[in-house]
Amino acid sequence: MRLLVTGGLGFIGSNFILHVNEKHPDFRITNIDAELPGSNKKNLSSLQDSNHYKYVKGNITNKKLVDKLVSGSDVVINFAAESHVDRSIADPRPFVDSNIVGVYTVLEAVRKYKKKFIQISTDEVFGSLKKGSASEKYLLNPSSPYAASKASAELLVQSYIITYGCNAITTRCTNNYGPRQSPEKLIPKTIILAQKNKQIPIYGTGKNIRDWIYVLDHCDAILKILFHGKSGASYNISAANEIDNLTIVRKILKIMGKPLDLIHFTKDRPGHDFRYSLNSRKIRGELCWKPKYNFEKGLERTINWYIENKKWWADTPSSILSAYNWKTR
Ligand code: TDX
Repeated sequence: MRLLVTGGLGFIGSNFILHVNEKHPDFRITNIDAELPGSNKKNLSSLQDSNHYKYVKGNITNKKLVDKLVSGSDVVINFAAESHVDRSIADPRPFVDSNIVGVYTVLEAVRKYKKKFIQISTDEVFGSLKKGSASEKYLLNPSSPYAASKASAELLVQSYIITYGCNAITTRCTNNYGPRQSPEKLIPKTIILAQKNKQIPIYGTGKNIRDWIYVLDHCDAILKILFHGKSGASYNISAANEIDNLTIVRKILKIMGKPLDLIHFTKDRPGHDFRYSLNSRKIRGELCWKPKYNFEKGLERTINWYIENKKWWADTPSSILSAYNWKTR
Protein backbone atom coordinates (compact mmCIF):
# COMPACT_ATOMS: atom_id res chain seq x y z
CA MET A 1 0.00 0.00 0.00
CA ARG A 2 1.19 3.51 -0.84
CA LEU A 3 0.28 5.91 1.95
CA LEU A 4 0.48 9.67 1.67
CA VAL A 5 0.70 11.11 5.17
CA THR A 6 0.39 14.87 5.53
CA GLY A 7 1.93 16.58 8.55
CA GLY A 8 4.02 13.52 9.37
CA LEU A 9 6.68 15.50 11.23
CA GLY A 10 4.15 16.48 13.89
CA PHE A 11 3.34 14.63 17.10
CA ILE A 12 0.54 12.27 16.04
CA GLY A 13 1.64 12.00 12.39
CA SER A 14 5.21 10.95 13.30
CA ASN A 15 4.00 8.41 15.86
CA PHE A 16 1.63 7.04 13.21
CA ILE A 17 4.38 6.69 10.59
CA LEU A 18 6.68 4.90 13.07
CA HIS A 19 3.78 2.63 14.10
CA VAL A 20 2.92 1.74 10.48
CA ASN A 21 6.57 1.19 9.66
CA GLU A 22 6.80 -1.29 12.53
CA LYS A 23 3.48 -3.12 11.90
CA HIS A 24 3.51 -3.03 8.08
CA PRO A 25 7.12 -2.71 6.90
CA ASP A 26 6.02 -3.42 3.30
CA PHE A 27 3.96 -0.17 3.11
CA ARG A 28 5.45 2.73 1.19
CA ILE A 29 4.99 6.01 3.05
CA THR A 30 5.37 9.50 1.64
CA ASN A 31 5.28 12.31 4.18
CA ILE A 32 4.54 15.91 3.15
CA ASP A 33 5.16 18.44 5.90
CA ALA A 34 5.43 22.24 5.79
CA GLU A 35 7.70 22.38 8.86
CA LEU A 36 5.39 24.83 10.64
CA PRO A 37 4.92 24.98 14.47
CA GLY A 38 4.51 21.46 15.82
CA SER A 39 6.71 19.83 13.16
CA ASN A 40 10.09 18.49 14.18
CA LYS A 41 12.54 16.89 11.75
CA LYS A 42 14.10 14.91 14.62
CA ASN A 43 10.83 12.98 14.99
CA LEU A 44 11.54 10.78 11.97
CA SER A 45 15.34 10.89 11.78
CA SER A 46 15.36 7.12 12.41
CA LEU A 47 13.71 6.59 8.99
CA GLN A 48 16.03 8.75 6.90
CA ASP A 49 17.79 5.76 5.28
CA SER A 50 14.66 3.67 4.78
CA ASN A 51 13.76 2.98 1.14
CA HIS A 52 10.08 2.62 2.16
CA TYR A 53 9.88 6.20 3.43
CA LYS A 54 10.09 9.42 1.44
CA TYR A 55 10.01 12.93 2.85
CA VAL A 56 8.80 15.96 0.88
CA LYS A 57 8.94 19.43 2.38
CA GLY A 58 5.82 21.27 1.29
CA ASN A 59 2.52 22.81 2.23
CA ILE A 60 -0.85 21.09 1.69
CA THR A 61 -2.14 24.36 0.22
CA ASN A 62 0.29 23.86 -2.73
CA LYS A 63 -2.11 22.46 -5.36
CA LYS A 64 0.52 21.35 -7.87
CA LEU A 65 2.57 19.46 -5.29
CA VAL A 66 -0.50 17.94 -3.60
CA ASP A 67 -1.85 16.78 -6.99
CA LYS A 68 1.43 15.05 -7.81
CA LEU A 69 1.70 13.29 -4.45
CA VAL A 70 -1.97 12.28 -4.23
CA SER A 71 -1.93 10.84 -7.77
CA GLY A 72 0.96 8.55 -6.77
CA SER A 73 -0.70 7.20 -3.60
CA ASP A 74 -3.50 4.78 -2.69
CA VAL A 75 -4.67 6.42 0.54
CA VAL A 76 -4.20 9.92 1.93
CA ILE A 77 -4.26 10.49 5.70
CA ASN A 78 -4.41 14.15 6.69
CA PHE A 79 -2.66 14.92 9.99
CA ALA A 80 -1.41 18.31 8.79
CA ALA A 81 -2.92 21.04 10.96
CA GLU A 82 -2.22 24.00 13.13
CA SER A 83 -3.24 22.45 16.44
CA HIS A 84 -2.48 24.71 19.40
CA VAL A 85 -5.56 26.46 20.79
CA ASP A 86 -3.52 29.30 22.38
CA ARG A 87 -1.93 30.15 19.02
CA SER A 88 -5.35 30.21 17.36
CA ILE A 89 -6.56 32.74 19.93
CA ALA A 90 -3.54 34.96 19.26
CA ASP A 91 -3.78 34.66 15.44
CA PRO A 92 -6.46 32.57 13.69
CA ARG A 93 -5.17 33.15 10.13
CA PRO A 94 -2.70 30.20 9.90
CA PHE A 95 -5.53 27.94 11.15
CA VAL A 96 -7.79 29.01 8.30
CA ASP A 97 -4.94 28.45 5.80
CA SER A 98 -3.76 25.00 6.94
CA ASN A 99 -6.90 23.53 8.45
CA ILE A 100 -9.47 24.77 5.93
CA VAL A 101 -7.73 25.79 2.66
CA GLY A 102 -5.23 22.92 3.06
CA VAL A 103 -7.99 20.34 3.52
CA TYR A 104 -9.88 21.80 0.56
CA THR A 105 -6.74 21.44 -1.60
CA VAL A 106 -6.24 17.80 -0.59
CA LEU A 107 -9.95 17.04 -1.09
CA GLU A 108 -9.81 18.43 -4.63
CA ALA A 109 -6.91 16.10 -5.42
CA VAL A 110 -8.53 12.99 -3.87
CA ARG A 111 -11.69 13.79 -5.82
CA LYS A 112 -9.74 14.17 -9.08
CA TYR A 113 -7.70 10.98 -8.67
CA LYS A 114 -10.42 8.99 -6.84
CA LYS A 115 -8.30 8.14 -3.80
CA LYS A 116 -9.32 7.06 -0.32
CA PHE A 117 -9.06 9.88 2.24
CA ILE A 118 -8.94 9.95 6.04
CA GLN A 119 -9.30 13.28 7.84
CA ILE A 120 -7.87 13.36 11.37
CA SER A 121 -10.15 15.62 13.40
CA THR A 122 -10.62 16.28 17.11
CA ASP A 123 -13.09 16.11 20.01
CA GLU A 124 -12.90 19.91 20.20
CA VAL A 125 -15.36 20.22 17.31
CA PHE A 126 -18.19 19.35 19.73
CA GLY A 127 -17.28 22.19 22.11
CA SER A 128 -17.51 22.05 25.90
CA LEU A 129 -19.87 19.40 27.31
CA LYS A 130 -21.37 19.86 30.79
CA LYS A 131 -22.40 16.21 30.97
CA GLY A 132 -22.49 13.10 28.81
CA SER A 133 -20.13 12.09 26.00
CA ALA A 134 -20.43 13.13 22.35
CA SER A 135 -21.34 10.39 19.89
CA GLU A 136 -20.77 10.70 16.14
CA LYS A 137 -24.29 12.16 15.85
CA TYR A 138 -23.66 15.21 18.06
CA LEU A 139 -23.85 18.67 16.51
CA LEU A 140 -20.61 20.50 15.84
CA ASN A 141 -20.33 23.36 18.33
CA PRO A 142 -16.74 24.69 18.31
CA SER A 143 -15.49 27.40 20.70
CA SER A 144 -11.98 28.45 19.64
CA PRO A 145 -10.80 29.52 16.17
CA TYR A 146 -8.78 26.26 16.14
CA ALA A 147 -11.86 24.12 16.86
CA ALA A 148 -13.89 26.11 14.30
CA SER A 149 -11.25 25.47 11.63
CA LYS A 150 -11.32 21.71 12.32
CA ALA A 151 -15.15 21.72 12.29
CA SER A 152 -15.06 23.58 8.95
CA ALA A 153 -12.75 20.91 7.54
CA GLU A 154 -15.16 18.19 8.71
CA LEU A 155 -18.02 19.91 6.90
CA LEU A 156 -15.96 20.16 3.71
CA VAL A 157 -15.19 16.43 3.91
CA GLN A 158 -18.88 15.67 4.42
CA SER A 159 -19.81 17.79 1.40
CA TYR A 160 -17.27 15.98 -0.82
CA ILE A 161 -18.74 12.63 0.27
CA ILE A 162 -22.32 13.70 -0.43
CA THR A 163 -21.76 15.80 -3.55
CA TYR A 164 -18.92 13.98 -5.32
CA GLY A 165 -19.15 10.50 -3.79
CA CYS A 166 -15.62 10.77 -2.37
CA ASN A 167 -14.34 7.74 -0.44
CA ALA A 168 -13.60 9.60 2.79
CA ILE A 169 -13.74 8.98 6.54
CA THR A 170 -13.37 11.43 9.45
CA THR A 171 -11.85 10.39 12.77
CA ARG A 172 -12.11 12.41 15.98
CA CYS A 173 -9.87 11.68 18.91
CA THR A 174 -9.62 13.02 22.44
CA ASN A 175 -6.49 14.69 23.89
CA ASN A 176 -3.39 12.68 22.95
CA TYR A 177 -0.22 12.41 25.03
CA GLY A 178 3.04 10.55 24.51
CA PRO A 179 6.54 10.91 23.06
CA ARG A 180 7.27 13.71 20.54
CA GLN A 181 4.39 15.99 21.55
CA SER A 182 5.22 19.65 21.06
CA PRO A 183 6.49 21.29 24.29
CA GLU A 184 3.72 23.91 24.14
CA LYS A 185 0.99 21.38 25.14
CA LEU A 186 0.05 20.75 28.78
CA ILE A 187 1.74 17.38 29.48
CA PRO A 188 5.14 17.89 27.78
CA LYS A 189 5.25 21.48 29.06
CA THR A 190 4.72 20.25 32.63
CA ILE A 191 7.39 17.53 32.31
CA ILE A 192 9.97 19.90 30.80
CA LEU A 193 9.32 22.71 33.31
CA ALA A 194 9.41 20.24 36.23
CA GLN A 195 12.71 18.86 34.92
CA LYS A 196 14.05 22.44 34.92
CA ASN A 197 12.52 23.10 38.40
CA LYS A 198 10.54 25.99 36.90
CA GLN A 199 6.97 27.15 37.65
CA ILE A 200 4.18 25.35 35.79
CA PRO A 201 1.36 27.65 34.60
CA ILE A 202 -2.15 26.30 35.15
CA TYR A 203 -4.84 28.34 33.43
CA GLY A 204 -7.77 29.40 35.65
CA THR A 205 -8.72 26.94 38.41
CA GLY A 206 -7.15 23.83 36.86
CA LYS A 207 -10.53 22.08 37.12
CA ASN A 208 -11.01 21.85 33.34
CA ILE A 209 -11.44 18.27 32.19
CA ARG A 210 -9.92 16.54 29.17
CA ASP A 211 -10.31 12.92 28.04
CA TRP A 212 -6.76 11.55 27.59
CA ILE A 213 -5.47 8.78 25.30
CA TYR A 214 -1.94 7.46 24.71
CA VAL A 215 -0.86 8.36 21.17
CA LEU A 216 -0.18 4.73 20.13
CA ASP A 217 -3.74 3.76 21.00
CA HIS A 218 -4.89 6.53 18.66
CA CYS A 219 -2.50 5.30 15.90
CA ASP A 220 -3.84 1.78 16.31
CA ALA A 221 -7.42 3.06 15.93
CA ILE A 222 -6.49 4.90 12.71
CA LEU A 223 -5.00 1.68 11.28
CA LYS A 224 -8.21 -0.20 12.11
CA ILE A 225 -10.21 2.54 10.37
CA LEU A 226 -7.86 2.46 7.36
CA PHE A 227 -8.45 -1.27 6.86
CA HIS A 228 -12.04 -1.71 8.01
CA GLY A 229 -13.68 1.72 8.34
CA LYS A 230 -16.87 2.34 6.41
CA SER A 231 -16.57 4.83 3.55
CA GLY A 232 -18.44 8.06 4.33
CA ALA A 233 -18.53 7.39 8.08
CA SER A 234 -16.99 9.17 11.05
CA TYR A 235 -15.49 7.49 14.12
CA ASN A 236 -14.93 8.88 17.62
CA ILE A 237 -11.84 7.56 19.43
CA SER A 238 -11.58 7.71 23.22
CA ALA A 239 -9.99 5.77 26.07
CA ALA A 240 -12.72 7.09 28.43
CA ASN A 241 -10.13 8.62 30.71
CA GLU A 242 -11.37 11.99 31.96
CA ILE A 243 -9.06 13.91 34.27
CA ASP A 244 -8.80 17.55 35.32
CA ASN A 245 -5.63 19.52 34.56
CA LEU A 246 -4.57 20.02 38.18
CA THR A 247 -4.75 16.27 38.88
CA ILE A 248 -2.56 15.57 35.82
CA VAL A 249 0.06 18.12 36.81
CA ARG A 250 0.12 16.76 40.37
CA LYS A 251 0.52 13.19 39.07
CA ILE A 252 3.46 14.21 36.88
CA LEU A 253 5.17 16.05 39.75
CA LYS A 254 4.67 13.02 42.01
CA ILE A 255 6.15 10.57 39.47
CA MET A 256 9.09 12.93 38.89
CA GLY A 257 9.63 13.49 42.62
CA LYS A 258 9.18 17.27 42.31
CA PRO A 259 7.47 19.62 44.81
CA LEU A 260 3.82 20.63 44.32
CA ASP A 261 4.72 24.28 44.88
CA LEU A 262 5.99 24.42 41.29
CA ILE A 263 2.29 24.80 40.38
CA HIS A 264 1.42 28.38 39.50
CA PHE A 265 -2.17 29.46 38.73
CA THR A 266 -2.38 32.03 35.92
CA LYS A 267 -4.97 34.00 33.98
CA ASP A 268 -7.49 31.73 32.25
CA ARG A 269 -7.41 30.98 28.52
CA PRO A 270 -10.12 33.10 26.79
CA GLY A 271 -13.15 30.92 25.90
CA HIS A 272 -11.53 28.00 27.79
CA ASP A 273 -13.68 24.89 27.17
CA PHE A 274 -14.53 23.26 30.49
CA ARG A 275 -14.85 19.62 29.46
CA TYR A 276 -14.40 17.33 26.45
CA SER A 277 -15.69 13.78 26.36
CA LEU A 278 -16.25 11.35 23.50
CA ASN A 279 -18.41 8.26 23.25
CA SER A 280 -16.39 5.65 21.30
CA ARG A 281 -18.95 2.83 21.29
CA LYS A 282 -19.06 2.78 17.48
CA ILE A 283 -15.38 2.01 16.83
CA ARG A 284 -15.26 -0.41 19.78
CA GLY A 285 -18.31 -2.30 18.50
CA GLU A 286 -17.88 -2.15 14.71
CA LEU A 287 -14.11 -2.38 14.44
CA CYS A 288 -13.28 -4.21 17.72
CA TRP A 289 -10.81 -1.51 18.76
CA LYS A 290 -9.94 -0.83 22.37
CA PRO A 291 -7.10 1.08 24.04
CA LYS A 292 -4.14 -0.92 25.40
CA TYR A 293 -2.45 1.66 27.64
CA ASN A 294 -3.83 2.81 30.97
CA PHE A 295 -3.06 6.40 31.96
CA GLU A 296 -0.49 5.57 34.67
CA LYS A 297 1.51 3.32 32.31
CA GLY A 298 1.27 5.78 29.41
CA LEU A 299 2.23 8.75 31.57
CA GLU A 300 5.31 6.98 32.95
CA ARG A 301 6.42 6.00 29.44
CA THR A 302 5.93 9.61 28.33
CA ILE A 303 7.86 11.10 31.27
CA ASN A 304 10.72 8.62 30.69
CA TRP A 305 10.84 9.52 27.00
CA TYR A 306 11.21 13.25 27.75
CA ILE A 307 13.86 12.57 30.40
CA GLU A 308 15.82 10.27 28.05
CA ASN A 309 15.45 12.61 25.05
CA LYS A 310 16.55 15.91 26.53
CA LYS A 311 18.27 16.81 23.24
CA TRP A 312 14.87 16.75 21.51
CA TRP A 313 13.52 19.61 23.65
CA ALA A 314 16.65 21.31 25.02
CA ASP A 315 16.48 24.23 22.56
CA THR A 316 12.77 24.99 23.21
CA PRO A 317 12.50 28.81 23.58
CA SER A 318 11.39 29.93 27.05
CA SER A 319 8.50 31.89 25.44
CA ILE A 320 6.92 28.53 24.42
CA LEU A 321 7.14 27.25 27.99
CA SER A 322 5.90 30.36 29.77
CA ALA A 323 2.31 31.24 30.67
CA TYR A 324 0.63 32.32 27.44
CA ASN A 325 0.20 36.04 26.93
CA TRP A 326 -2.75 36.14 24.52
CA LYS A 327 -2.69 39.95 24.29
CA THR A 328 0.74 40.43 22.79
CA ARG A 329 1.11 37.43 20.47
O1 TDX B 1 0.27 25.92 29.99
C1 TDX B 1 -0.85 25.39 29.97
N1 TDX B 1 -1.62 25.43 31.10
C2 TDX B 1 -2.88 24.90 31.16
O2 TDX B 1 -3.54 24.96 32.20
C3 TDX B 1 -1.38 24.74 28.81
C4 TDX B 1 -0.58 24.69 27.53
C5 TDX B 1 -2.63 24.20 28.88
N2 TDX B 1 -3.37 24.28 30.01
C6 TDX B 1 -4.72 23.67 30.05
C7 TDX B 1 -5.64 24.08 28.94
C8 TDX B 1 -6.46 22.83 28.69
O3 TDX B 1 -7.57 22.82 29.58
O4 TDX B 1 -4.52 22.26 29.88
C9 TDX B 1 -5.53 21.69 29.04
C10 TDX B 1 -4.86 21.06 27.85
O5 TDX B 1 -4.35 22.10 27.06
P1 TDX B 1 -3.60 21.83 25.66
O6 TDX B 1 -2.49 20.86 25.89
O7 TDX B 1 -3.28 23.13 25.05
O8 TDX B 1 -4.72 21.05 24.84
P2 TDX B 1 -6.26 21.44 24.50
O9 TDX B 1 -6.49 22.88 24.54
O10 TDX B 1 -7.13 20.56 25.34
O11 TDX B 1 -6.32 20.97 22.97
C11 TDX B 1 -5.83 19.67 22.66
O12 TDX B 1 -6.84 18.74 22.48
C12 TDX B 1 -7.52 18.67 21.27
C13 TDX B 1 -4.89 19.72 21.47
O13 TDX B 1 -3.95 20.75 21.62
C14 TDX B 1 -5.63 19.87 20.21
O14 TDX B 1 -4.75 19.88 19.12
C15 TDX B 1 -6.58 18.73 20.09
O15 TDX B 1 -7.32 18.85 18.91
